Amino acid sequence: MRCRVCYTQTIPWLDLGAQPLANGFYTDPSTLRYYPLSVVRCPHCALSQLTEVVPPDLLYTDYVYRSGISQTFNQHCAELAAELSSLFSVPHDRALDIGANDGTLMDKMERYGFLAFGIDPSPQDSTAFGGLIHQGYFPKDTAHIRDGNFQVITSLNVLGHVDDVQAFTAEVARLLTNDGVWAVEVPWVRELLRGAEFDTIYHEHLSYWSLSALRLLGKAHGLEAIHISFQPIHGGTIRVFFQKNAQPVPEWSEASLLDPMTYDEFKIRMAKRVKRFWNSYRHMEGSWAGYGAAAKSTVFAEVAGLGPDHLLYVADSTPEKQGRFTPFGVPVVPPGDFAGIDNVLIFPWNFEAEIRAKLPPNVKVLVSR
Ligand code: DWN
Ligand code: ZN
Repeated sequence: MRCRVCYTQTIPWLDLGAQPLANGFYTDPSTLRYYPLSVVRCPHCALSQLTEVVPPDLLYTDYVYRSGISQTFNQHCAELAAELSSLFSVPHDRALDIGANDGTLMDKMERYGFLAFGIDPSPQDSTAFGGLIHQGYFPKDTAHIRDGNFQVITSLNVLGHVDDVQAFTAEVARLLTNDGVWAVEVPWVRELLRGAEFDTIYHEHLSYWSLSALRLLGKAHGLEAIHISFQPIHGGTIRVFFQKNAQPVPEWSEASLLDPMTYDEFKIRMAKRVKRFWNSYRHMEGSWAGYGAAAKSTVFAEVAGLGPDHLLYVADSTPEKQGRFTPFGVPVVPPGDFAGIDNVLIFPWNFEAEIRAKLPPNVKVLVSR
């Protein structure tokens, strides 16, 4: 297939076989569906991307992820809102959050004086903004904001979920004011490869971003990178601010992402990570539960071969996930006192500290990384 960003012929580099949808938490096992999960890479801009596109409605009609559950992410959004606020004089203008989910970032943008708007295919009504998030896909469903424009447009962990990134970016450029800023956050594929973060590869994530791919995409639509920073959230994220016809900041080196060895080394690290997990699991006596029914828990469990024989349940604070089963067949329950549990496996390693602080002192802890 050709690269979504630069149309170069891509190179296959990873095949995880048929996998269930990572957020396919179910009450009825007959609803479980498996789809091929194979990854190609672009030898020019280093964008890694899936060959299979699962219809978005299958992914997002019954979407149970809520970004506001994590205090770590709430704090991250507050810091981003403060940084964006410092770019503009007051009074601030309209800000659009694409992929607003439960309004976590909108809430912070409002506190910093922006007039917050949101769009999401499956808005979660858990915060004050739940009702103010337009239900729909960007850019397909933006008729209600066709004539508007925005001083700030944000897309955090969204671009990776989009098949037609060109149409997405063209609409961002159209809706942005001339001095406006598009703030993009995407997991950095360099960190995915370095950290063998194979459990972040699933059908929702159609692409895995290099900085060069992101900048090429922006440039194709008249948007230049005016600010780049590395953010530790979600396993290593790049934050880029784009502005129309601006003076770009210098490139970052990503030479390793064009070296085939990097991708071979990933597979070795992935196998070592799974082996390391089983070595630890087998040396820990007693009963087990999981914590954090994350999308990444599905991929980790499927690749490592974890199932109901290994975990009595997975605790998770997300009400929409409780009472369902993980795609690997383990019940999801509200976090309790872990009575009778000797060991807890933390799946979302990206929130290890926040989760460890919630565990009783008597349980032993293993992190899936
Ligand atoms: O791109 C995506 C990332 C940003 O978020 C989405 N496609 C889906 C989602 O991926 P994930 O499910 O792996 O994300 P998290 O945020 O790492 O998942 C953490 C899970 O742990 C959630 O289900 C919430 C839960 N949790 C909890 O129960 N108690 C998390 C924390 C911090 C807690 O204290
Ligand atoms: Zn490319």
